[in-house]
Amino acid sequence: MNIDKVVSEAEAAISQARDEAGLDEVRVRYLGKKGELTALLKSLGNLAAEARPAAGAAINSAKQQVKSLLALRKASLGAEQLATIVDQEAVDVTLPGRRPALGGLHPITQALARAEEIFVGAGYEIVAGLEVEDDYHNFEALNIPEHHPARAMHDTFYFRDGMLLRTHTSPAQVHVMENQQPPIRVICPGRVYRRDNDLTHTPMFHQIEGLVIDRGISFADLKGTVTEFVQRFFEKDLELRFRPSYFPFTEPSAEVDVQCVHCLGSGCRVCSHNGWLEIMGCGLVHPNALEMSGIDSEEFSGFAFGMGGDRLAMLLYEVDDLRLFFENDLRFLRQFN
Ligand code: 2NL
Repeated sequence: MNIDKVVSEAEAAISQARDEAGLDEVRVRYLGKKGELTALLKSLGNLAAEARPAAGAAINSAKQQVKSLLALRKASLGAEQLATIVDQEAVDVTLPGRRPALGGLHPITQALARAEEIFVGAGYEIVAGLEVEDDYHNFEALNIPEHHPARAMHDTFYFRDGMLLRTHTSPAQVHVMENQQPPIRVICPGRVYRRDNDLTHTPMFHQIEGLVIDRGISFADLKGTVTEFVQRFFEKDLELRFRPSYFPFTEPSAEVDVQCVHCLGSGCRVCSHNGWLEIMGCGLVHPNALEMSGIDSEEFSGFAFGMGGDRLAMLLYEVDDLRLFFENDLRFLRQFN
């Protein structure tokens, strides 16, 4: 028998073991009950008596050698595994951090907020009102009687119980007049609904309306307020034009044109090459509208105005297609963050 050969084979097997399981197989193969060195010890009896002590000592020393090689390899395998884990799980602390994704306000919401801020600065109160209203507050109280053509124009969404989706934010102001005596200064922004759906109309859109009632309010107050608002909103010294118009709830009534915010009046695609943009309707509150909500039209007068929030946002941000606001394409929306 060749002890040295067995030890060098064991040594080679130990250095080739890739993990603890492989190493244990090697241990069993050489030191186990049926292992090669164990078998050598068992075969000592076959030797001549005087040869046994030396052979026994040599086998035991070989066993010790293999044991210590196993222990050394086990330690280095552990260190290798740890190094691999540390390597794989390492965090590169120099990488830039990942920020949580933040949402942003919709451009229409931002445009409405911008308008609200201007009026709040002038002492107005914001009243959102309700989107579901009754016929009285949406029409009757605004001097729009049952068979008035303005009702057909509004293409109203009705519920089965006689309620409806407000077609303008005016009913919010009617509630204010019913519940509060002048002076009244309110701004009513919000969603309104009409059965309309084409290139330039969506069934839900936005309005912002204003109402001021006090003693001695005149058309001059309305002109001054609207002019100041438009110049602050667009941050430009724009000319305004008040054209006579008609609304059942105001008398006199006017439509307001503003010099094109894009070309400043020289004519471009935005203003259809006429230099002006229509941005709101307004007027002095009709005495019937005041009286129906419990305000004495002999003592008080007021002005009101209404604008499209979607149109304001289009002009402010120079968006040329209304539908972009409602498609919620993140590539579009992210530009307003
Ligand atoms: C437009 C025109 C307007 C009003 C809205 C109003 C409200 C009350 C009484 C009287 Cl409670 N008037 N609102 C007045 C004139 C015009 O809106 O073209 N809006 C987009």
